[in-house]
Amino acid sequence: MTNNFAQDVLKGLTAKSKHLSSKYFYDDNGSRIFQEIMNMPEYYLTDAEFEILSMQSKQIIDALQFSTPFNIVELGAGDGFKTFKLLEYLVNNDVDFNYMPIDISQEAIDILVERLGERLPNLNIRPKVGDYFEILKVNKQSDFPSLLLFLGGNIGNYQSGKARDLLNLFNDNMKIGDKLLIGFDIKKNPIIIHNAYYDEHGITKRFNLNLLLRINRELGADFKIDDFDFYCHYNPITGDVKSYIVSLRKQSVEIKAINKTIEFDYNELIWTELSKKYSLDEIRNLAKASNFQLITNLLDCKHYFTDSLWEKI
Ligand code: AVI
Repeated sequence: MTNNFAQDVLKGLTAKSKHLSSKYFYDDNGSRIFQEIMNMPEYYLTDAEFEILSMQSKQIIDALQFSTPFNIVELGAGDGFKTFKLLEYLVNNDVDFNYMPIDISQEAIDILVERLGERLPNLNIRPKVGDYFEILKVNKQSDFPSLLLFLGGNIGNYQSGKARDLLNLFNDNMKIGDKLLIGFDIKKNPIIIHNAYYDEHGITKRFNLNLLLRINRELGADFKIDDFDFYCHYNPITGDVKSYIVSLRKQSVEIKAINKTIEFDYNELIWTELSKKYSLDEIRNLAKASNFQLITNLLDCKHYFTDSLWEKI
């Protein structure tokens, strides 16, 4: 079987505790639903990070202490909306830099290039589509210092060992003195976090169940979506939001591409996503464990979210 998606679905749905990876949420439909999530008032993460990048551009750039020109490399740039204010600040202040947005979606990069071209015609943009590490390896050879951006709180979707591995890989592909600006959602009143994921209009539920629709379409399965529900739970001690799909009855689902019929018990769970919330101490420890020095934590006014600036030492 050459298809990673099929292999991961086989592994996850035949495990004792069923699981599917949230990285598969983002087909075209899932990406659109995620846009809806980011526009929900309950999903405070987007606004909080937008506030940081809009209001504290100068602090971020001053803290870099870079000579010019330098590179800004954005991992998973998407539509570039998050970064616009930071780029605008730099362009308006005639700072000499190159912007290298990286995404796996050609479509997302095309939209971003078109939008930024219209709004910031003087921006020096070198978009890349493909694997982060291949591109970072090439960027490491650049004569100029680099700022890597890993925004949106995406690190929260990695379990702790995996988060450390990923950050160590970033580190390996950076030069001494390069910086990483990385977004973390911070532990806060549990009710606020609960409401961001258990939204009253069921948009996050649709986001999760879309994964079953994707399996139906791409792997020839016959999931009946109405026979599944969504549940999520925030544990304020560990900081983990865990999301699940719940089988509403005992049922069998055939998945042709993996040649399997999967049995579900009444109320059986499929774990789909971790969205970990961090304390500032945990962020400091994670920086240290992956060979970075934390320079500063930039916070929004409510202290809900931080873009943490780290240096490769
Ligand atoms: C992309 N990631 C940071 C989001 C999060 O908050 O974990 C994905 C998401 N899942 C449910 N709502 C949003």
